Amino acid sequence: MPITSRREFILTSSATFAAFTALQSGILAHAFPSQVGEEVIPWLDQPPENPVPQVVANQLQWEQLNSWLTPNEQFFSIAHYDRPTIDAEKWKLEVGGLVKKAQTLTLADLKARPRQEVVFTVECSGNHGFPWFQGGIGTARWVGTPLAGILADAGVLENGIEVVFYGADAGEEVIREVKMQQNFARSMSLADAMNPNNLLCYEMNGEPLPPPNGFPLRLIAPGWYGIANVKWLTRIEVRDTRLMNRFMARDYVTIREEDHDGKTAWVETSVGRALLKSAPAKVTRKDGQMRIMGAAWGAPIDRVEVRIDGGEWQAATIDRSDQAEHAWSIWSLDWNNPKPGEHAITSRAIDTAGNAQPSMDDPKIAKKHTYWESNGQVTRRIRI
Ligand SMILES: Nc1nc2c(c(=O)[nH]1)N[C@H]1C(S)=C(S)[C@@H](COP(=O)(O)O)O[C@H]1N2
Ligand SMILES: [Mo]
Repeated sequence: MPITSRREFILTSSATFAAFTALQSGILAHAFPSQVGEEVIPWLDQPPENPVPQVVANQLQWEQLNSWLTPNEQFFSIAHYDRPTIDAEKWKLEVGGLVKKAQTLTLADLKARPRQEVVFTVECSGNHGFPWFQGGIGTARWVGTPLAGILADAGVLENGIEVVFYGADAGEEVIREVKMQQNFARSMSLADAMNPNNLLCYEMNGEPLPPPNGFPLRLIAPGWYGIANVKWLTRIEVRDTRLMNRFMARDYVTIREEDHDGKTAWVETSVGRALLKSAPAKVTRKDGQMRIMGAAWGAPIDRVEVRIDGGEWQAATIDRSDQAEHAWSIWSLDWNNPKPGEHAITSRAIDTAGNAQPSMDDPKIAKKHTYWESNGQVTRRIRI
């Protein structure tokens, strides 16, 4: 993994920085008071090579985290089928199924509707589920029009309980020897879909949605794992039964052993809402002073604690200048006089309801048998 120094970062990304600061009036300056001469010390435990580069692309390199908002060209992307190229001129969004008035909307129609934005951290629920998968996360300012208004205009019928979002991307699925062509699809209950935060999104960090992130239109569902945020949208369909396709009911199913009054119950649940999590991002050194910096997300963050080499938990400082309900918080901790040699750095987030991010040996993680929803504490190794 190439490690870029702050100086190089400024040189190579000055255009992006200029665009950002112009738009967000200097937001970056608050969260990252990186100083001239600051050196990033690379982690020892670099992720191994990604075995599925077509599916998981452009992972976040944690040592390069230099801004609250992730620049579009550094944003990860996931594609389970193909990566469609869509001609926006010919593209239309269908809204149908159990509605009074089915709709066909162009991009211009959508842009003419009320404009709403949200800063939201999108994390793939598989992130940290494999050693090679640690960068399936990014934060952007997403702009679009509220989904609720579109559904209200279409008029959902009395028996409509489920809203299905279809992408343009497709592939073959086989169940019990039945072969079929399927488009990517995920659904939400009507109540969840009507959440006023949900956006039909066409803009990311002030630019049209980039092709890998769903051009021309995607769902942005703040508070949900990445999988719910369907890209390359073509159709929204209201139905009277729950969708049980691959991405609702076969893949993206978390299997856990739970303790039910002393008896083990194996429980299978569909991946849904984001979970409380944090991770160390990088260790920096300036004039001999070391600092650990990281991010925390997935729930309203009360505090973050850091432990070095299994020692006492120490309170990190959260940067409260860059905050949004559904975005990560950036934290830091000064690391005074580390001994030369190898060290392990672990972080844990505590939410405003008092829940702590589980340790790796907490039954919630240790008795989880699939890799999704890997929100256990992250430990990184470093040599000083
Ligand atoms: N149409 C479509 N939407 C999709 C996917 C996909 O494969 N096809 N992948 C999902 C998954 S698993 C994640 S984690 C997020 C990632 O969003 P990003 O690619 O913009 O980072 O997109 C989701 N939306
Ligand atoms: Mo994902």
